[in-house]
Amino acid sequence: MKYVLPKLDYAYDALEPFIDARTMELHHTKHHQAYINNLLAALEKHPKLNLSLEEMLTDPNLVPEDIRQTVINNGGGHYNHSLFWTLLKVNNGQLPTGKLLEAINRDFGSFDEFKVKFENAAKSQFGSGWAWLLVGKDGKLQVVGTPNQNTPLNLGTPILAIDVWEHAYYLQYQNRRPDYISAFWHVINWNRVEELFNKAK
Ligand code: MN3
Repeated sequence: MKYVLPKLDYAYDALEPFIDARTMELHHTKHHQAYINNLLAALEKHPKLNLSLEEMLTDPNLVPEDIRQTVINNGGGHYNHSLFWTLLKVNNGQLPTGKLLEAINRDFGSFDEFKVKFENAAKSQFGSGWAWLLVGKDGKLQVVGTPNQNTPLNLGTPILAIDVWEHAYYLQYQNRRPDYISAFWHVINWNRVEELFNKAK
C-alpha cells in the first residue's frame, strides 16, 4: 500500500503534560488512519492515476473531479498529520537558532512578533483547521491559516504546523483552544523545523 500510517518515533505519553497520551493515541490511530482509509478508497476508483500526494494537493485540478474533494480532505489529512507528528517533541524551552532565527527576525521583526502572528492564526481559525509557518515562493517566511485539512502547498513549503481541530485538544483542554496553543510552544521540535527550513531554501 502506498499510503500507510507512519510510526511515531516517540511514545504517546512523550508530550505530557502538554498533550496527553490518550489524545495522541486516538489522534494517530483513529483520526489519521481514517484519512488514509478514505484516501485509499477514493484512489481505488482511479487505479491509473499516477500522481504523488504532493502533486495532487498542490494542484487539485489534476485530480479527477469525482474524487477531488475527497483527496483534498483526506489526502490533506494524511499529508498534514504525517508532517505534524515529526514536529513534536518536548523542547524544555529551546528556541530556534541559526539561519531559521535570522529569517524569523528578518521577516517578522522578532521571535515574539512571529509568535503573536502564529498564535493569532491558530486562535482565529474558525472551526477546524491549521496554522502554518511556511517558506513562501519568494523565499520569505509567512504565517497562514487553512480551513479543514487544506494544505498550504500552493503557497510554499510548510515547516511548522499546529492542528487546531478539536480532536487535537478537546480531551485535555475542552473548549480552551488558547491554552492548547500556549502549551504547543513547549512541544515544538525546533531541530526538525530548522531541518525543513534548510531543505526548503
Ligand atoms: Mn488532526
